[in-house]
Amino acid sequence: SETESKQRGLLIVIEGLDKAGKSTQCKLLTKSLNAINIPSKYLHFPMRTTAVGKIIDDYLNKRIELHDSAVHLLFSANRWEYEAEMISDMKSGVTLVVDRYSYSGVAFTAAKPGFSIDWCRGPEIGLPRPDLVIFLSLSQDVAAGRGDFGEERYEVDTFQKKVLSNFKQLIEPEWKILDASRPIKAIQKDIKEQVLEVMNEIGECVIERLWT
Ligand code: Z5A
Ligand code: MG
Repeated sequence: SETESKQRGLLIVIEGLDKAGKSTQCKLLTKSLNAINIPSKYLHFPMRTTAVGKIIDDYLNKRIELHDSAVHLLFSANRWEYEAEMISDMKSGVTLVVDRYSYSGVAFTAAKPGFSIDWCRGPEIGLPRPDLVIFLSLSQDVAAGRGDFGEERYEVDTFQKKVLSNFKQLIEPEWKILDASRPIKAIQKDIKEQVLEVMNEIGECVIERLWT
């Protein structure tokens, strides 16, 4: 039937530390996929415009204080509130280009004292599993050259180092690690190549779930 033969959209996630160029690359990718008639949508977590996202934004900008466990669950809830839409988009053939996902969720909270990677994974279990994860790798020196940290919580050198070591524990063999110190166009070329490759492999495969 028509639905069976239609290729589903992919879930593409771009991860990396602060200033690695995630937003820049996600937006370029979304644009260039749409330009070649691959319907695509840009998603950015945290999605600060929802009710949950507004609390996260208040927290990141230090307007409110929250229990670390509560914050973790809110970041996760912020993804769950998009789950149904993500699934229906993918089923209707829309490829999602996602700027940060559960991996950021785990890596950041687990950088706080008393939080294990295992506990942090819990609320993420069952979310749609990405078809491709691209990790933009950037040394702290080069990142520093892209401007000072902002005023947000977590934008602190020592904290980012812990986050990086957590990301390293989350990396799976099929992740693509790209050197993000290169020019924007060169990185984009690599990303697009990876995406088109995965697109050929996935076909009509079912959407898998995270960490099950
Ligand atoms: N967080 C969490 O704790 N739990 C969660 O579940 C999630 C997130 C999802 C906000 O995230 C915070 O939330 C974040 C993690 C935590 N805390 N920290 N740190 P966010 O995604 O909203 O953070 P952001 O501030 O928007 O993104 P970013 O990481 O700072 O930046 P980026 O998106 O990777 O980089 P960019 O904006 O594309 O580029 C940065 C600058 O570099 C910009 O001026 C570009 O023009 C320039 N740039 C980009 N690429 C290049 C290259 N190749 N060469 C030279 N210059 C470049
Ligand atoms: Mg960004």
